[in-house]
Amino acid sequence: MSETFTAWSRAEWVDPHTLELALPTNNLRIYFLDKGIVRLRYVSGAVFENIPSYGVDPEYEPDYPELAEEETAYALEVRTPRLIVRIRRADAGLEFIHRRTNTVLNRDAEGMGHRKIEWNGEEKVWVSKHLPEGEHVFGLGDKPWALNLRGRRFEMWGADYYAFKEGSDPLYKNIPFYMGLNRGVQYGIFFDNTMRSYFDIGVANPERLIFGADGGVMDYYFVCGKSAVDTVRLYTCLTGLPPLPPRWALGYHQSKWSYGSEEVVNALVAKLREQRIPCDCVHLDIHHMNQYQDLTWDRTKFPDPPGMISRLEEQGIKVVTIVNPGIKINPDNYVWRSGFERNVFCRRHDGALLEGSVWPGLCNFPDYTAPRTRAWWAHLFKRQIAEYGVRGIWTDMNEPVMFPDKTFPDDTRHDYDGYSCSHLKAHNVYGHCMARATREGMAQFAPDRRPFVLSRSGYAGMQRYAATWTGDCEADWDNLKMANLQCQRLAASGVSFCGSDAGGFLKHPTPELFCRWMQMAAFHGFFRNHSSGEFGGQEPWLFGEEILGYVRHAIEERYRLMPYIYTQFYKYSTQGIPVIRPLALQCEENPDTFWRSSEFFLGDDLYIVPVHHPGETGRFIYIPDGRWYSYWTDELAPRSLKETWVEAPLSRLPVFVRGGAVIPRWPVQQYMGELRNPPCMLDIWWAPNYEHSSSCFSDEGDGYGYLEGLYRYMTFNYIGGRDYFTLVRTDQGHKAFSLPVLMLRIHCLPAGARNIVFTVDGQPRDIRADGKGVYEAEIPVCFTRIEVSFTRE
Ligand code: MIG
Repeated sequence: MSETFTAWSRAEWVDPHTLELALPTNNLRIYFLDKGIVRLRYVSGAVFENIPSYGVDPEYEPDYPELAEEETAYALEVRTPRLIVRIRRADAGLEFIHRRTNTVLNRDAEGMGHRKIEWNGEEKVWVSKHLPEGEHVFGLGDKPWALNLRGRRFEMWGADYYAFKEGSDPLYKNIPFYMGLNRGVQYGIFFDNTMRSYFDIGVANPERLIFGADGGVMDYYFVCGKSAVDTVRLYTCLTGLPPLPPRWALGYHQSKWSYGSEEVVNALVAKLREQRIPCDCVHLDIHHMNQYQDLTWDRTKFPDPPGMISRLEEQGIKVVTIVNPGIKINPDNYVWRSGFERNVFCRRHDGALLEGSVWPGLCNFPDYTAPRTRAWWAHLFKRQIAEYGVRGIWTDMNEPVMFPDKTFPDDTRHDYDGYSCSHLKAHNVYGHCMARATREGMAQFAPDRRPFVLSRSGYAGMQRYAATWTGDCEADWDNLKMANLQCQRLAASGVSFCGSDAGGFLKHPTPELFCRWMQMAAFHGFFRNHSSGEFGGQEPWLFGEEILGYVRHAIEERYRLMPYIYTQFYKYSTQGIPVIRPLALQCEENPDTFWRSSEFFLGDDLYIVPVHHPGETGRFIYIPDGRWYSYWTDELAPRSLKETWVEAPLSRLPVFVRGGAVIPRWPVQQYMGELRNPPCMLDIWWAPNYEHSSSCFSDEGDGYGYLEGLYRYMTFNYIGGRDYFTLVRTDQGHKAFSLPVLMLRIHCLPAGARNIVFTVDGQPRDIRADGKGVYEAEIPVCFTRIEVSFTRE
């Protein structure tokens, strides 16, 4: 037998969790950061420079795993408690194996590639992976494509794509994180490279997934959680837990390009209140500015911004204003002048200031990748935030955009946080850094409030800074479907605080389309009706009485569910658990779900079925494992893991609730905080032979008291049998922040249930049937244990 050939000349541990291998043309470092996170980094020289990442959260703390090493004839193996990383002797190709199931999750084909042309500086890095039959590929941020991305090639190069269509690429956001899903297989890969990058998912070769970039370093993270949703969670921890939004920002936002004067805004708000459309926020688009100059106001149209804003606040309306990166070259304007004096604007390779046209005319552009530019930018918000009371900033055009249809020239220079580079490397983080600086400004000038930033562009980890929306879509059925795909895909890419322009941005929706879009958007992370103004109004009352009623109902339901929705955001911001989830990720054990793309989960316990076709009043859906009831009628969903027909009248979307779940709800309010201490109602749906845990977080809804213990987190453990269930509540946090639970409503006890015995903390109590199959009881605020038993006929 011949000597085993080994592709590396040296393999050594440079610290207890970092293995370095010297390969013929480059060096590889493998960092074992967590039992489910391994970082792979190839460099062509000898030096591994520690350039800070814009994607990885600076506050991410690895949870270094126990490691075991083994050498076999085939490979060098390193084991974490979850994974085996195999480095093949023959070619140093990598294989990732799930330790418990011994399945290969992912493996290199040709592996790492690198090409460098010295004389013109061109450089390419890539990795070629096997793409096994049956593997589905999800993720990649905002791509407007079927959930399964297999069979296409996508790029990351943030672009303003007006009226994007199915397949338009690249789009606004740059989130180079994808997930592989196959029978018994789930994992994620985050390619942390900010140059123009691509993901060829079985195009050049149907059996390969190749990702790479036009330069930079091959640096990626292999992520594998306990489940597909847990993989998203781990990736989110790595790239940054999102801050908890202020509760009002989870309400309904009304926007248009543009509400052009104070009278128009006042009339809008009066109408919202008169029509009883709950709403927390109005957005002011570019026409509120003086000649489109950031942080100025058109004083003829908006004579008194602070007065207007405080009068709106009294009516429960917060104001969000837009900013763009382009700063009009205008020595009379403080923003431009101070930027010029502080030298914060981008320059070309020859030192000249970068100039380009956007809305205000010829502009200079801040280099948000420079810390001192970010500090300057943050400081500009003093007046808007501290003096005027603006509650949110909307950062648009930050891909970045220059007219017509362009971005900055490649030779534009950027600071890149001290590692100076050309636009080729900074392009994909430009909007990301703008969102960051904006958030810092808001935090600085309203230190007791949680900032709200809405950013169109961003890089992996953008959830640390901003909420986002999907951009300039059209009001048609295809775009409705895509908006749903994009929001689910973004949630699976770490960005759950995401919505679409409900109703469509361009063109005018039919009443039916508008209704279906609003109904769906009410269950997405971020809920805003926005449109481009040129095609007629898009406020809820412009589509007839019938539609108005349905749309109001959808918005009201979001407000009723606010304790539940807010809890999902709390879990997202403290643990990284995505707020909404594609069916396939939640039900990965059933490959039949991999093809389904419209149904999604909101938290663990609500299952939403949007309608994407005109005239559709029923549709086939998939009912997940467990016991599910219609959220509206309590009807038991047929038990099947296959397609099932459900009615879907125009009045509301099919929505299902999990048996065994506790859903906390509030009465409808016209805005968050309308009722000082809204009574909370707990609804519970019976399920036999089932255990489930649900929770409810509550606090002041804004500020940082919750970090100091001013919150309550209630956990409800449900155990259900044939003729009983118990609910045990355990609380964390401060008593004063308990939601005042006054009413318990029990749904869906079996039809023959008789002799119902209801006890709260051991004391028998009255319970009454409401005549529609629901049992209701008043309960003490601080109950800890509820027992319900009954006999069955
Ligand atoms: O060139 O500010 O996506 O939401 O209304 C268009 C005007 C600029 C694009 C945004 C859209 C916004 C619009 N903006």
